[in-house]
Amino acid sequence: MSLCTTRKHLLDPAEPALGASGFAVFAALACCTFFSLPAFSYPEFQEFVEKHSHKTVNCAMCHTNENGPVGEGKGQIGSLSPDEMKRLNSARGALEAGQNVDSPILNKFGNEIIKAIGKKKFVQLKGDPSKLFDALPGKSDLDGDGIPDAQEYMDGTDTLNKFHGDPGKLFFVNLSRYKLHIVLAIIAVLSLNFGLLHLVKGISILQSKKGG
Ligand SMILES: [Ca+2]
Repeated sequence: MSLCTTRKHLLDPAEPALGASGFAVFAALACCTFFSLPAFSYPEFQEFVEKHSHKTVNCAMCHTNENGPVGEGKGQIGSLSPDEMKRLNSARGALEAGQNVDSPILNKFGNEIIKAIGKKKFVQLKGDPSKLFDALPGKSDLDGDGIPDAQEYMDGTDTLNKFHGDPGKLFFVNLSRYKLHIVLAIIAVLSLNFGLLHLVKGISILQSKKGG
């Protein structure tokens, strides 16, 4: 199963036209698989995020490979070693929350989702992907940028990149995080200005006394 579809394939106008049956086969191959083969597609999450955030997201939202797990590239099922296949199969069995999940086809966020809510709950949420926001741990912030993973999911931003987040939220997070530094800087500037003002005044007084 998967959170996404390989959109660049599905949306590529250069793709030859397919019949209904041909398209179904193509879509099954193109859609990301998550834990099970044959490929089960769960593009509802990606579609929800894009609609909600008005941003384009790809499979890298939750997968190792931005084109999803089907293929021969890094983090794709066709290239997995026997040890990685073991990890994949173990992750496929993580039906309940709280189990250790280390699937090689998922990135850290994808693994955290299944670890936090379990595969069974995740599959249930495909009917209403917005509920993943409430299901995820509210304080989890994998990239440490101050914006929780659940919020970044809703915002369509990268949960694993501290420089990628809603600009307004990042501004206020950093404002709060560095407020002491900001206050000290303001005090330093005001003190400097105050000192310079008195220095200028002192020089003026001296000059006027000399002139007198
Ligand atoms: Ca974050």
